[in-house]
Amino acid sequence: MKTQVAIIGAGPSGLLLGQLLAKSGISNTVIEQRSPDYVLGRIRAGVLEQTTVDLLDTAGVAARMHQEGLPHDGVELCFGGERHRIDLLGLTGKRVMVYGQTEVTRDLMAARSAAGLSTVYQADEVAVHDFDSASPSVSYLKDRVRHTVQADFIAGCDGFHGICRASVPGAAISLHEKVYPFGWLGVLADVPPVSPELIYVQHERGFALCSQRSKARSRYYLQCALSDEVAQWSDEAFWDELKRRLPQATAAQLQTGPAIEKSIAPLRSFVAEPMRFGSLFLVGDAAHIVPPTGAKGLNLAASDVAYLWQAMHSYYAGKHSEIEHYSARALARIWKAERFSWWMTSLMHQFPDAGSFAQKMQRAELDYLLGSQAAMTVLAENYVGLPLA
Ligand code: RFL
Ligand code: PHB
Repeated sequence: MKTQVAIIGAGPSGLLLGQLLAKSGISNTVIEQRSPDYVLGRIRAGVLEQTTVDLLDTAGVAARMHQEGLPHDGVELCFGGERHRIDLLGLTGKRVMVYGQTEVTRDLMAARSAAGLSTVYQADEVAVHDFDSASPSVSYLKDRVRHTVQADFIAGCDGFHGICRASVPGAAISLHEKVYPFGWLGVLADVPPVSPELIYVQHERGFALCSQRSKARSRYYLQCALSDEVAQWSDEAFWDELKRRLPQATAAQLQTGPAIEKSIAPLRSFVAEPMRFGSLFLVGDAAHIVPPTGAKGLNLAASDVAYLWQAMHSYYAGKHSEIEHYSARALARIWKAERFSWWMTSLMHQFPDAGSFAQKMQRAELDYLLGSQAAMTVLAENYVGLPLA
């Protein structure tokens, strides 16, 4: 089989890239190792920047998001038992959209199948070949039959644990990583959110986050130990601990219910440089990870997709130079989002080895932030998303 772009991975990066390329008349095949239900079962991001919303509009997959998504004009930080609002709209003129990654993926899957675009799910032994040449290919096993796809380009949209980055010779790639000494325990529950806007909570027992998926579905997170296991956390233990980390008046308003999903995610900052190796391009989590505190992971994946789509569109229109700039352009935005996510994480979490000085610095930074319009604007302009340069 032959296609212009072979896309590995049917997460948001792969599906969005495929949709935009198809809009530009560029043929593509998506090859995914899991089933659609498995992909949709992963509960992840919930906050979309305006640039991501715009890109979903351009891709023609935003109708349901505009109907069901919740535009948010502000976000709250809570510390010392008090909630403080950051007026995102007032400070930046921009808002964010609360709409789950699961729904974004579902909309992209529906659009892909409505357009009849080629997608292979449950592909085994996916491998990339000859990407240092002008005729790369991808091979995979489906129902025990081996297939090969010849392509002009391969887009590695296969997430942090995928095979694309791992296929690059070690000498050609630099890896930069920071692993945090805690994780996030997340619970999804069909209860109304405790507050109309998200609340990021700094507390001596550990960070907590009150997020949401709709007016009837909430998503909550607790900072937990890396050694914790989901089975240790009954629903009751989760809600009790969340209440302890919220101000009393907020805890009193919290509606609890059975968890419909519960999982633990480790926190990591990671960047692989460069993001292009001949005909192979890394996109999204395949190239970089941020801790979720700044809500940047999915949004960075979307900005990579925007840059790569523009570069490939130009390439097939006869302008070959933009492809050369993909990696540098994407990385410039990625490092800024890495900085913001690392800073938000450092500001809001309890670090097991922090002495009293580090704790005082954290508190002073929060005090300063909420007393300074300039500092709040810095937070707000990063949270709503830096422009696509
Ligand atoms: P994904 O979503 O991991 O998709 C990769 C796909 O590739 C497939 N795959 C393979 N396919 C073929 N062959 C192979 N060998 C393959 N290996 C893997 C996988 O099955 C999968 O389907 O990467 P992508 O598309 O780059 O998307 C990235 C986002 O998923 C990620 O950045 C966000 O979820 C991060 N994130 C958040 N981002 C935000 O922007 N806002 C948020 O509020 C936010 N919250 C979060 C998050 C991530 C979290 N976790 C669990 C890490 C909250 C959490 C808890
Ligand atoms: C979420 O709703 O899953 C979510 C929201 C904001 C974050 C991280 C996760 O910073």
